[in-house]
Amino acid sequence: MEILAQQIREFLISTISETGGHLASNLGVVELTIALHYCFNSPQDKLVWDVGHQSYIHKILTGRRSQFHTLRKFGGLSGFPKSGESPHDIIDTGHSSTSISAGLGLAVTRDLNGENYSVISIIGDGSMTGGLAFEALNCAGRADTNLIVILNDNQMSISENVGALSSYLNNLRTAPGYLGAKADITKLLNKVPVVGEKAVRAIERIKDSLKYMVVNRTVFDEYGFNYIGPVDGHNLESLINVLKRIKKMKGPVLLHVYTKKGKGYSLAEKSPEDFHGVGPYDIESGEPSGTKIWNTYSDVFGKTITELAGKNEKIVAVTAAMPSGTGLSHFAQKFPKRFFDVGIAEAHAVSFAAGMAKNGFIPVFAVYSTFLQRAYDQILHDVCLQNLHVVFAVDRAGVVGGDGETHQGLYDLAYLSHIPNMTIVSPKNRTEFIDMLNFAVNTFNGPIAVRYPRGAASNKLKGFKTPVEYGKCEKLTGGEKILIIAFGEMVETAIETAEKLTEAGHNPALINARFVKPLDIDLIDELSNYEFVFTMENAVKTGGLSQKVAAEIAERKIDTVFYAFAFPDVFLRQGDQTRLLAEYGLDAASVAGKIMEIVQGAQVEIMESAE
Ligand SMILES: Cc1ncc(C[n+]2csc(CCOP(=O)(O)OP(=O)(O)O)c2C)c(N)n1
Repeated sequence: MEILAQQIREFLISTISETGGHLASNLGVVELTIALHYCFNSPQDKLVWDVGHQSYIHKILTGRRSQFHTLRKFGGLSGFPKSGESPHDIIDTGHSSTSISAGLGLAVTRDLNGENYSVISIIGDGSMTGGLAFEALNCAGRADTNLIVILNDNQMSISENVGALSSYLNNLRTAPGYLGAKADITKLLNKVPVVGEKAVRAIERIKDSLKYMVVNRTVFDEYGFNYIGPVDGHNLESLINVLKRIKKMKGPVLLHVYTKKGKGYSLAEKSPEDFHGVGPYDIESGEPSGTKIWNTYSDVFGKTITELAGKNEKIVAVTAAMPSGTGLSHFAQKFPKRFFDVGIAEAHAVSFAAGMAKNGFIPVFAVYSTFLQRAYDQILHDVCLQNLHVVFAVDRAGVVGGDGETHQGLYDLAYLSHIPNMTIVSPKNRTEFIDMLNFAVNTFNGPIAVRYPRGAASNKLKGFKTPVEYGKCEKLTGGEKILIIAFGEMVETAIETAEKLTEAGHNPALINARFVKPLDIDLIDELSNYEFVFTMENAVKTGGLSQKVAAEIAERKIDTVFYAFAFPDVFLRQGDQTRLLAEYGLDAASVAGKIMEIVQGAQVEIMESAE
């Protein structure tokens, strides 16, 4: 098994250097995953991975090694557990802190079915900072069911883990008396011949009382779990010994395992954050081997918000465990007292921001579109209801790429745009983004979401720079018969589309909506001037700009042909961003083609009815 562990590490380091993926987290759980598969019988016993980004070894050990070259690619192996991919992937995941709840659901219904197998939820210390995990502990501790929770403690979330729990786990790990006592107990346990359940239970009791004497009871014991640990998660022998033992234990058990993120690849051990999620890299140097994207929207956000905070001391920044991903690292260094990493706790982040806004501060919560889903009620109930000035910097909105279904940022417009008091803007390029952030922080006063995509902040369309004004769109080009309305990065695609239409003899007008909410009243007035109106958005059609425009057309009985270019009611799988947009007809060539088809179709209809 040790040889296998070595081989798996080499395989991961070399394969991910080509495909990209979650390297450091997986290197940290090689021995743990081998031990789990050795001691338990998957898929009869259920392994439930939290987040699921660390499930690569599990995938290798369950027959998917040969597909790893397709990892995160269109049609390829998912980087997260997918029940459609293998019966060994029990629960589909991608967002954190769900594994104990899901595991408990499996366990209690197993009992109702009268079945007998183990359920093991494997959760990281980062994911344990999510409130959902504690809601689940609260229920599981008293549920009178067998559930094993493995806490994989590497002291890291994506960045260094934060908060009281993290310090607490650190104390548990390092309490010298406790560790000493644990070593003695292990020796004792190894010496005592196993003479049936009674003896085992007696030993557990001694262990419990010793634990109590040395570190008092752990917080997990108070929740009703039997806390075991800490155990070295890279020592196969210890892991196997303890897993075999807890497999037989009754009730909820929490095994605390400590591991090193990035284990076995010195560069990743040194900078686990840089190797959490990586693109292709050079193994020797660790440097990205593809072209590095500079000036992403996240970079521009970080730089701009830091500058704005330099001029306004009421600006505070909040992240839910994503300081570097959202571009806030620089802010954190420059204004440590005004920077708050709350852990993987999006719902808390929003209510926390509401409190800060109530006290006259301007909280800017930088968060990926997909993770803000977690905080819908807090946005509505704690922020919008009181019309508080909270700025939501909604990063990775639209198609995100390799992370797939669980991470696509396609739903934010749908879940934000119907909440009273909420304003939503989206920039077409870098300059407009900076203007919008400035507007959101300094001019506007209320809840506002600035929505921007993953990747490089566009430097194109610099000629169009109408000042950002509340609820006002930007008219880009005049035209006749055809009107195209787009916003965000789709404006660039709309311009390309217009060029293709112009080549084909049409003269389309173009509008950058800028505000998805509220829709510009002038824009609505414009609609009746065109025979054809088209909207384009990098989001699901439901609840976005398309439906708002369609509703205006219907309610005002405007006589125009309308068609929306947006994503249908789907969970969009993984793949390259450009490819996925093309797949759903949202690239310039497809849009232009469809517009010409609609326009020509309508003309044929008119001619036929005239005949
Ligand atoms: C709700 C939610 N917010 C944010 C993330 C982004 N995210 C993915 S992994 C991760 C860190 C998880 O840390 P931990 O559970 O300790 O696992 P490790 O990678 O350290 O093994 C974060 C913040 C997420 N997946 N889900």
